[in-house]
Amino acid sequence: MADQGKRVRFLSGVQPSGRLHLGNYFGALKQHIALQDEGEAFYFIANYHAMTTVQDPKALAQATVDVALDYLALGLDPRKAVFFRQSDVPEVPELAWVLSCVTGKGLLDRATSYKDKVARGITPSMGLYAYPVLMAADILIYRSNVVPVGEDQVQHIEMTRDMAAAFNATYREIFPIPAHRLDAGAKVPGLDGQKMSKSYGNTIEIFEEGNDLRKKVMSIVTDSTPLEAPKDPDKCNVFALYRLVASAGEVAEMAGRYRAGGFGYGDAKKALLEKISACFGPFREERKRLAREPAYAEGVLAEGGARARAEAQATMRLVREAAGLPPMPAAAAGAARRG
Ligand code: AQP
Repeated sequence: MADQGKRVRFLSGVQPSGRLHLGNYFGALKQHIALQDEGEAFYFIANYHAMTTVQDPKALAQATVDVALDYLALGLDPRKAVFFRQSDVPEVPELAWVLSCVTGKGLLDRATSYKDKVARGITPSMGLYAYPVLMAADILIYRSNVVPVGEDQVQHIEMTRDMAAAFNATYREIFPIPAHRLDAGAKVPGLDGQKMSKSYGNTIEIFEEGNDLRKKVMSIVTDSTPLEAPKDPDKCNVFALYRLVASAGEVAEMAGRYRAGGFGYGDAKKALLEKISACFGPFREERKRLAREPAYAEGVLAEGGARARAEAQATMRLVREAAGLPPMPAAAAGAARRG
């Protein structure tokens, strides 16, 4: 719970593990941007986390820039939200170590995201296994109250709550127990009907356009119900995506056409394509403009990183003291403050 009279602190991150997609937008970014007016917002680009799957240094650096441009083009306002790179706050992996010492291994053994990723062929490194501990450190180091995410991250936030409680019980009460927050698009299906995911190759990217976008939309998997037959909109991937980009009236109208029959999936896909372009088209020019001025995004991230790091250092002073570790040497702390 937030202290009385204190503003709620929101914290969330997105991995630069590829180009951001509609799942990332409707599950996470959309609410991140809306919440920057509702409390203190801290949003970061999770480049340490992305190292669990991206080990090409150029690809990681480029994806980090791309995530920054996506957020800024979509409306993140650096005057309202602290926006930064995870790696600009090296106190986070320090806290991850401290938390891992009060976390039972059994907790991590239950992580379904780890099991899914390994089942899909991702190397089961220690980093992938310990991913939820690093995520808990990200959340707790800013003493965050609410974590706006998609459904796939809810288990990790429950684990974060356990880790915060374990630390507080072992040492002293430093961490608020955070809660997750889901939006309407908490589980966006991909082209194949599985969760839309960068690593599953089933995404529609937020800033995809033209023929690439058209080909993707037309390739969404549907069943083989003939054109004339009535169809159940709630079982259709095309309709699930249409719901996110169309108005309530348009959604109701489309549902009626599905149920009436004589309306094919091809028509539904064309309508979806138009709506995706209408939804993201206005942001495309802004993203292109921002991409021509890389110094702007870099400046935003550098400033955000300094603000986030100052918060993290204040928490780590308490954590070190509580755990019986000496304060960070003055030279290192001073260098961080100057940086
Ligand atoms: N399909 C989705 N529906 C709703 N929300 C989603 N999110 C991701 N996919 C969907 C939410 O987006 C935020 C950022 O996710 P992330 O990039 O940090 O990690 P992720 O959840 O693992 O996303 P991906 O695309 O599946 O990445 P990879 O393939 O690299 O692991 C989170 O809030 C997430 O819930």
